[in-house]
Amino acid sequence: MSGVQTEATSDAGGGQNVGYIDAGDWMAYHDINVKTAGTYQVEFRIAAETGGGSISLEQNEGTTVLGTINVQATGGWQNWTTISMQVQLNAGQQNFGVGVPQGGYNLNWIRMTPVVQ
Ligand SMILES: [Ca+2]
Repeated sequence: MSGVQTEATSDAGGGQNVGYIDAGDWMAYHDINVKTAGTYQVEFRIAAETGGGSISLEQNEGTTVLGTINVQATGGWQNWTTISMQVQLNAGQQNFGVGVPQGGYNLNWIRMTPVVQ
């Protein structure tokens, strides 16, 4: 990662969320095994006091942008909601990055689920 910090979360399940997310920060997730190629629903669990942010799912150190989603205000830094977008993924073990075109939100978890065609 670059530029982010974890902090205690009040979201369901407890633990920690990622915060202090500003434009240009990034988080990397290595060795994710995508079992089959195709369309995936990517969910981001976010909280944003004022909104205006955006999240990109990336590969190849940000040179490949799989998708970008805007983050609306949720009314507080610990007011959590789930937003989602669809992306096309190749099969196989691979690395992903979460890029930050615009910051201003906290991120608790990411889930990628195959879309049954
Ligand atoms: Ca930061």
